Amino acid sequence: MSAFFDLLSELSDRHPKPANLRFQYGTAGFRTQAHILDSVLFRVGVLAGLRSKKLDGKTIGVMVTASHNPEQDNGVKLVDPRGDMLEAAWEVHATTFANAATTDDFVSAVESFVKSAKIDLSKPSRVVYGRDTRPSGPALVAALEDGFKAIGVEARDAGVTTTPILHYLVRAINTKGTKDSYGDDSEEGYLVKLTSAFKKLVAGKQAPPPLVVDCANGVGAEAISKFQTHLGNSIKLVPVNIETTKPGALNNACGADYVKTSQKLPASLVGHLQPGQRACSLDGDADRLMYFYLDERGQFHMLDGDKIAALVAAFIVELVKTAGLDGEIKLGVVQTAYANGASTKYLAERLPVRCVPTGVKHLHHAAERFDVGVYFEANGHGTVLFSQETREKLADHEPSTPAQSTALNHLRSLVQLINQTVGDAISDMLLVEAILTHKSYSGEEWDSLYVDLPNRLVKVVVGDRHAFQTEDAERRLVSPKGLQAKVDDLVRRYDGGRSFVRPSGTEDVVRVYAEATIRSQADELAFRVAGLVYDESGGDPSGRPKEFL
Ligand code: G16
Repeated sequence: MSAFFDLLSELSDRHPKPANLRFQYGTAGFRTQAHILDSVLFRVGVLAGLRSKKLDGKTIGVMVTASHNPEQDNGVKLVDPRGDMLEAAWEVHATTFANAATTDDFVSAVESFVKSAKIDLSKPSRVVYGRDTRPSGPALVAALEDGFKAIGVEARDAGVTTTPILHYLVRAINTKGTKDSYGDDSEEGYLVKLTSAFKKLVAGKQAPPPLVVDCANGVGAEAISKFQTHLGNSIKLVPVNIETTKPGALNNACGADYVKTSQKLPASLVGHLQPGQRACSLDGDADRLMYFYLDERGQFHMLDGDKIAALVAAFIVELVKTAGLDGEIKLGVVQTAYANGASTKYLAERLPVRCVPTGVKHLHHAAERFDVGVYFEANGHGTVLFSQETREKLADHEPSTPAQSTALNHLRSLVQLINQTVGDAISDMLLVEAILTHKSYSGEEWDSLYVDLPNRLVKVVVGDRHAFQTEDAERRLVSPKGLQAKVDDLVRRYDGGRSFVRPSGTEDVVRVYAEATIRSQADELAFRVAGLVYDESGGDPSGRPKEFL
């Protein structure tokens, strides 16, 4: 026992915590500037090892990424054995470990945690880990590996990979050889599983025109080229923004977050994308997806997570009905406050819809309550979950007509095509492509399912974003006191107005969302609410974004 703590102490000394900094395990793990994360990575390595021991040696995942954030940021998140996000109770332990001021404090935090959580240190410990293409990745992974060493983790390096592949691997490793086997526990296994399902779904249909894929100059570029090899001529992908080693290129004027926030084409496609041509953007770790196209007049149109949810939910409802399973399988949709009001209206007229706070873990858990739960954040992060019982029903159901049999086989293929561990931009992209192929929809036809209310998302840099606290699935502020009443007062003055304010869990900003019936009004409302937030934070007027003046 004492040898264990001696080694922990010795290795911890190599990864001192920077003074005067507070870390928090937020919406997507720890995420901040890469150069201050060394101690956090070491300690996450230790925590991952302990989590595995606590779960009797089940494999835990660790992903080193800052996803949509700028290249100089990095981050780390833990993945639980079923491939989903770390159990919420352990997020608190992660934060405690990360904030222990000295090695002695850290070692005693570990000691008391081991005791209170009744962790048997003699149990085996297994972790699979990966990273995105950020230049800070290798050094941070080295710190993580020291954490593994301190605990005696049997570690498997998945190398440079996408977040969804890492989640897939965790589930595949933990279900290997069981009746719930999720697939072969390798990147090749993942590629074969998804692309075979896609090919089955589109068999006999005419291949759609090529799809332009903006890879955000991130790890998705490597994955897309591997996918293309497996997809053959079932679909032609045209990857752009694939410069994974060019300094400063990651997520810069490209990628799903840029497209969603700025409501513009990725800069490199301006003047190159043809009217009517379908295109989509991945984000830095390929877990978000945003579609877009230019109309005849060259005007930009975005098909975001809400539009994906509408397309997917309607398709599955139709298949379930045709398969003769109507009434036996209940679908539901989960959204967040960012969902466009028009999408919520469209979906709620057809299905049960739930609203939860931002963050995959909230959506994922809410979606698990349905037989088939479709969840998408407007920012393009989402997936579809088929409950165990539904998967069994689909596997065992005896169709009574050829039409039922075809629909049933499509549903079975969807279960294989969709990465059910987490939102997966490439799996979602193939899902969308399969549906568009079945429906013979162009981007424009898909877009016409409903008309988005004009909306605007603004970031405000404040002194302390933690001063902003919310309730009602982040739709209302409880602090700072009195600010919500001012927001309500503004909102009332705009036709179809809706706005909310929430602190980001991944960036050091407060986010403001607004929508209204007219574009100029949505913009004005967003900037005026952002002005209120800025004033409340007592910032220096010279730092006020110029749109607010
Ligand atoms: C992460 C989370 C998403 C969330 C997004 C923005 O995405 O996984 O659920 O919507 O951050 O969160 P926030 O508004 O709190 O900053 P990603 O793609 O960056 O990992």
